[in-house]
Amino acid sequence: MKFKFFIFLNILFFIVACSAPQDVKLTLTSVGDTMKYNQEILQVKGGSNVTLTFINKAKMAGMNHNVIILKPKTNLKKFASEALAHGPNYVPPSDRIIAQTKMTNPGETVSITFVMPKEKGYYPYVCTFPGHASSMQGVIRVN
Ligand SMILES: [Cu+2]
Repeated sequence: MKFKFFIFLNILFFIVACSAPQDVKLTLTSVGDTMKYNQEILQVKGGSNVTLTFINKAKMAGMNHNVIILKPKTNLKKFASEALAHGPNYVPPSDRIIAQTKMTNPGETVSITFVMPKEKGYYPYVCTFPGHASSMQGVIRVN
């Protein structure tokens, strides 16, 4: 009898563990003094609590970077061009933004926490510092 109860508790714990939102830690860096992220594809389970740490590894003055995570199918070219008018952070007001870091200076590290939407898809992320968006981008695959 006790053993059955033990099994029951285990199954219950398993169900709770599977349905609870996952905590995910992601780290993204820039690459040297280039306008690139070190990873262009990240993978996250929908609904996860994501802590994203971004490390700006540049040494060159003026190599400022941010990470803006956007809804699937956002037109990055258009978004980046709208950003140009919103310095010094270069983040335009938009309902397409899911999460964003501040604009970092060379050598700076920032962390943000957000909930990834449950909808499956490819969520682009981009740096909106002027001139960076075309090469400094990637996608978070939500499955
Ligand atoms: Cu950048």
